[in-house]
Amino acid sequence: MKKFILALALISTPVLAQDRVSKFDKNNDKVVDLGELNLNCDVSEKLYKTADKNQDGVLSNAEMRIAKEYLFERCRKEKKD
Ligand SMILES: [Ca+2]
Ligand SMILES: [Ca+2]
Repeated sequence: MKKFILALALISTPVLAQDRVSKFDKNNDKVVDLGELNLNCDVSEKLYKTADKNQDGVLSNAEMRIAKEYLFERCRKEKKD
């Protein structure tokens, strides 16, 4: 039973990590481009390119996790009320 819970925890970690992409990913290609990001954010092209570590023109989940602090402070706050 403990192994099952551990496995569940290991599985659920990447799922949680994916939430950031899925929140912005309008065309469901599992990556976020600048247009998608700026539907909710105000990110400059320069900042976007800084976040795009492998320079393929889109942000993967891993890149978004690395970039989150300086990118997402430029996004509209989530409604919590
Ligand atoms: Ca996309
Ligand atoms: Ca990239």
